[in-house]
Amino acid sequence: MRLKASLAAFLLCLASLAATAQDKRPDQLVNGYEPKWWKEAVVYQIYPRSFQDSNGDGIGDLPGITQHLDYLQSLGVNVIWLSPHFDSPNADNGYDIRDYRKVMTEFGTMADFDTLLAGIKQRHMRLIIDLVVNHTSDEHQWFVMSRSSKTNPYRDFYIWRPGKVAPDGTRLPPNNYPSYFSGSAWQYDAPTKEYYLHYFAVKQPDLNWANPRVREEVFSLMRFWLDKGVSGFRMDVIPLISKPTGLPDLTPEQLKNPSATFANGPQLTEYLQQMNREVLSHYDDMTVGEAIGTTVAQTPSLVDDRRHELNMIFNFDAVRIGRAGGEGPRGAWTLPQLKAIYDAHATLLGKHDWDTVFLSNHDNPRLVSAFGDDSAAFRAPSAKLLETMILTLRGTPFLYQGDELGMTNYPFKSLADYNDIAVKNAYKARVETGQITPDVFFAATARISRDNARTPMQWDNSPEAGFTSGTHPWLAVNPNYPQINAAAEARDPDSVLTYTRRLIALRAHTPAFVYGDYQDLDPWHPHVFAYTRTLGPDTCLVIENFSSETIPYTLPNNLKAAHELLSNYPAAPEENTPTLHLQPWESRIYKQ
Ligand code: TEU
Ligand code: CA
Repeated sequence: MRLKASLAAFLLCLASLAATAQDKRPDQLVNGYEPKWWKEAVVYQIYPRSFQDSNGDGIGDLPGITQHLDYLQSLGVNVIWLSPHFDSPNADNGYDIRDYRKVMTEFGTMADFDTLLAGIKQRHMRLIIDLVVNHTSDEHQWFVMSRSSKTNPYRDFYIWRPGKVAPDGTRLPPNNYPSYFSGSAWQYDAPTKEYYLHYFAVKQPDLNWANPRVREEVFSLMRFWLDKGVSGFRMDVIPLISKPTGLPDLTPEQLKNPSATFANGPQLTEYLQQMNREVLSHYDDMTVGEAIGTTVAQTPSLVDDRRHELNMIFNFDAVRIGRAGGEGPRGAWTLPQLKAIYDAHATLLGKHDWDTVFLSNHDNPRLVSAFGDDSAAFRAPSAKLLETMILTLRGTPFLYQGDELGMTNYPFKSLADYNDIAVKNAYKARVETGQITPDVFFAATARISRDNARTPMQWDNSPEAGFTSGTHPWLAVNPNYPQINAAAEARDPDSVLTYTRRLIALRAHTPAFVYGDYQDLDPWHPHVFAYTRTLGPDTCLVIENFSSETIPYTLPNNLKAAHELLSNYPAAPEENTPTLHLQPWESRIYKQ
């Protein structure tokens, strides 16, 4: 009896030891967070087509990126996210992949990729790549076989359904799903007289994740790149991979926001946990999901570290308000709206979750044009203020190429100025059908088009901004490149580039900006964003004037601004005072 009891106690003790080995001890945590390299990282997104052309054909390429690794290192970023570099017919600029194990011919060879990766590692940086596996190109071998016959072994790699027939005999798609790129999400395919599902372009058929062979293929290509030495993935539209059960029609209410129904389907958890178990958990990697259709409240269901799915996601609430229509060049958003989004993140994401901070990418207008003031007088200070915010809020910051220069939206005039399939399809669907006038269409499109972010990087003031030695860049260079370019800004102590370098350097030795708690001091102030980041005894205070006016601002709660660490204006610091005289778009960081 005694022996039995002590055996039980011994086993219990073993079990609890095992439990503590798995769970981190409090002294291994920083402010309750488990420390990770990707929580401390500053990520820089490269859109390879637009970064640097090395051979004069007008298309950016991998050797072009390798040429600029010293630039990236001196900026201080330590993770590079490369938008798709895989073999592709470019219906959607590489987000339509034909061969996951081959480099896009225009971008170079696998040897060029290996050289790029080696150069990144040599500089103690890491590379993450874009995993686009909700869909492939229709030119992918799997789809070529899938569409060839109903009995082909690859038939089930995609989502095929018979159509419906209208009372008058016309053929109709299987349901009313719309495509993100206009029209129906279903395409009739003559050889087998069935429809395939494509949430995006007709040339981007959706993979059928319910088929375990599809998942095995995806896991295998992930291992291929991880074994080469990449450090993880940005996962394109990942919440869309599990489709709604039975694919019923969307209700009129659901049609107002189809993403909410398309995203986070019934098997998403199962697929991501399998991916984590079979692939991700075997590497020291990071993952960030592009979480289209996912609310902040739903975020922990993808990133809570006890679930073993993804590390972080992109939530688009903040980006979305920058796209909303309204009078004036910057749309209709207000600062209290923007603050409320970050405040909701702080409330809803706990110590087991991790957040991202970003306001731009290759799908959105330029940072300074959407959220700052890109007029000549305020472009530089507002671009610096926005970088300040992104690099000091809670979460891993993601910077998009060219925003560190304060690059702006492009002055688009006509359809011929655009490249994006989303614009071309929308023009056909809305203007050519007479739904809206060209003027209305172009006014909205110029402000929010994805092509704003895709114009070539502005390296110097030579022709084509030094992007290409040829005369035909694939998308026109912004005519403001003689004023806004990396070479000029590198020489200028007051440039956006010089400021961003200093800011990233400050962040690198300020752990409060990584693991510190966040508090919004004044959520309702219409023009000033004031917040603290606190880690143990260290508090940093950040003050940002989101307006083109001078504002006297008194800190709430009897607070005083103590010691100034950085400001985007050259004036003498105001210290140990509750009242600050903020210049237009001024941002300041204080140590309290
Ligand atoms: O984007 C997902 C997405 O739905 C949007 O950003 C979309 O591109 C936009 O609303 C349309 O105007 C991802 C990629 O980031 C994007 O570049 C791709 O086109 C898309 O998936 C398909 O792969
Ligand atoms: Ca090239």
